[in-house]
Amino acid sequence: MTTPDTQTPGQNLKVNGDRLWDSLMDMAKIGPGVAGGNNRQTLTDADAEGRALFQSWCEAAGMTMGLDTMGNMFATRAGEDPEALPVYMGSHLDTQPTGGKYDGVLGVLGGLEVVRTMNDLGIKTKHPIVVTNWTNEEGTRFAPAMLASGVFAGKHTQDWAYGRVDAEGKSFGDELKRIGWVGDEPVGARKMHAMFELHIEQGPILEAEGKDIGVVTHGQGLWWLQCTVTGKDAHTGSTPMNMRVNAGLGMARMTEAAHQIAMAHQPHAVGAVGHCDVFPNSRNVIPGKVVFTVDFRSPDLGKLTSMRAQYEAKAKEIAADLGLGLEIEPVGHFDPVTFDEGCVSAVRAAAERLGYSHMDIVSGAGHDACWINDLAPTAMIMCPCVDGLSHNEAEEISKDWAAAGTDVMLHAVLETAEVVA
Ligand code: HGY
Ligand code: MN
Ligand code: MN
Repeated sequence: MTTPDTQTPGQNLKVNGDRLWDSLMDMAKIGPGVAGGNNRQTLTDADAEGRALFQSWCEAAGMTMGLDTMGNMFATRAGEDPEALPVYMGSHLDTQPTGGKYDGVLGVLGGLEVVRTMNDLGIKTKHPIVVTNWTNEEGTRFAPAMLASGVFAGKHTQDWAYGRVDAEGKSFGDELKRIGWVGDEPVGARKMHAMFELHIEQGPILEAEGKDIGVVTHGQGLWWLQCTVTGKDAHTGSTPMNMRVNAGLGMARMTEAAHQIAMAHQPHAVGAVGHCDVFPNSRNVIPGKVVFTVDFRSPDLGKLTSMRAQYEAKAKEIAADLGLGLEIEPVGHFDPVTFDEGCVSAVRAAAERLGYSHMDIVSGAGHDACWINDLAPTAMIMCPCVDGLSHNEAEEISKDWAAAGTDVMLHAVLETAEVVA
């Protein structure tokens, strides 16, 4: 397998870090948050605007665009062998409501920068190269996370995905049509030679260890358990304590139980409640209904399974003690992931070749790569983020970290796509 002249010291190819940073900052202007980050939630007008900007950049880089029935975007740079399966790079442009400028975006625009650099250097590869924007990675507006890559990988049906609704009752399918980003490509029809995803770590390890690059060997597994607790609306002032059927109290005890169960499964286990809707949500009404989601994760399948089982038993006990109704609906799940050794080695070798400090790491967050890994050889590259902060508008990375991660993806992709000139 030939590679560019990257073996000669000092001849290592690098991307244009300033151009990458400018693109990140230009994308960040779309769907601005209120504190310097982004609120570019999936299938909103801001998402549509970001998609259009990304498409314009890809077309300017000479790429041809594809769009599937889940709105997944595919920008292709032709290879010398049109029969060869493409090497993909991809992540997501949608953000959390109080998201940062880099979560997902770095992986999509890093892929574009790889292509821009290949164009600058006139590099030709045997395999085509594709840069992907996966729809609704975050799962914040329409649960679960990684929804469109999940349909692509056959984990969910498209009908089920189209029927997912947001807090206002709007469906995924209607909103995708409304913003005009329904493609005609059948989702999942594409075959891949390999996929690489560049992503910020979203945790504190790389920065604390002083490493430029995370070589992601595994990803945590996840359960999202949506709990609906029902009690009885009543006056907070005149209802005696022994007559209350307080769904809010039930949620509080179940939230504490989720925390304690995660703590009891240390190390390498996490649990929290991030989403909660209280009804009627009035200061002087005892909540008659609460809907909330427990998020459990671990790289250890046994721990992940045990946390879910222990939580469900404890939640039922709490509901019985308080005379509450309880429904638990799993709305998101994937098992722990082991990424492809060949692709992981290409990432590690690239970091070595480029002289970047690096360490193996397990991804704490879920990513589209976790699903695609079931279809084709897949690996991830991570860069540090300041204070390990993410899913927060203060999310920050350095220009050097962004460039280093993209350099590594450039080399890993060129090695995998086989440079022919
Ligand atoms: O939830 C996750 O891990 C990802 O940020 N969607
Ligand atoms: Mn992400
Ligand atoms: Mn995220």
